[in-house]
Amino acid sequence: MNNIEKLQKLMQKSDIADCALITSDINRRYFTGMKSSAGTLLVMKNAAYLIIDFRYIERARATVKSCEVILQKELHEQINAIFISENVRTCAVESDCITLGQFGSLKNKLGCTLLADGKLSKAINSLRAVKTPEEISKIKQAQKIAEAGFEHILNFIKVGRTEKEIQLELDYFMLKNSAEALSFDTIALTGSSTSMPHGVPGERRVQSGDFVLLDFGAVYDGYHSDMTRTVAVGQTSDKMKDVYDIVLSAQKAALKEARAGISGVQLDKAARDVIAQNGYSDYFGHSLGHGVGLEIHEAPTASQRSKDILESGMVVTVEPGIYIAGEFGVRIEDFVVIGENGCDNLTKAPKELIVL
Ligand SMILES: [Mn+2]
Repeated sequence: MNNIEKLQKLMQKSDIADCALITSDINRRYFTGMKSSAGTLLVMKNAAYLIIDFRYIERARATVKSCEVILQKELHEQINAIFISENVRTCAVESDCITLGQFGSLKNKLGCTLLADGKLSKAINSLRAVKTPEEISKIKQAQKIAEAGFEHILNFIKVGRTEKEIQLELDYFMLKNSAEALSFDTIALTGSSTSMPHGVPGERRVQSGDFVLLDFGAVYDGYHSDMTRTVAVGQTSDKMKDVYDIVLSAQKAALKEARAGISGVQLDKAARDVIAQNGYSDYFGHSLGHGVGLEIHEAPTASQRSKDILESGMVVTVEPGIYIAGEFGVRIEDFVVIGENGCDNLTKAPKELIVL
């Protein structure tokens, strides 16, 4: 079953709408398999159309087989004509992605009842959360690039290098080694800056006795990877080593629990309990993990407030951390594919403390 057929199946058994109007770049790519910066996908219970402009039409006709491809002329007239021929009375939009301006304009121009109740976005997010084997193999490829980058950067990090130099070297390496893009702005932090979970690399130079925290990923054919490692340069304090070991045990505890049927809350708790037992509960102020796929952050969520239950085929990060303001921080992040009886860890890089 292709992704459009999966959505159609959901539309047939629930009350999403007669038609799903998909305009976001990511979701359009998910359903058609083709990257573009414009285009409108209409999915009905038993039919689907991609209306796309001249810039993309040749490639769309050659590659998109899951729906009928139509050259865009007068978009709204074309949509309305399809609505009449397919007997569409209600049309759902992606409430997660569409702007109020776009919604207002569609409401004026389309001859049907527009729905922005969140049901369509919820359905799409739940489909995207469970990866196919093809998607997993792209994610694995993205992770391979990131791990080659990690190996490379370990030889580059030394006393005197700035955070920015480390960031740029890692980015350049991944892009040169077939990353389509970076998963996000690479985080490369040193010394006391590592206490800021999403700090921005600056001019600080590596000093002996520092932790260096690297959070980064590569994109391959649309799919992202995400990993974090904290490494030491020179002699570290006992406290740094202790904290590193606590984060590592917390991460391992969560990895042991990761399997289909466990909730996002339980997965988070497995790591959070270890950190709390060691007296650092106030120093782990973010959630344990998130889904990864066509976007760097997508469903499901593993956090204290998560409503998600993990399913086979979901890809989720496991990234506990301890951050002591003014001193240092440690985060260790792997990401895994959830299976029925456990998980397949996609991150192969070593996790025992590396001292450079
Ligand atoms: Mn992450």
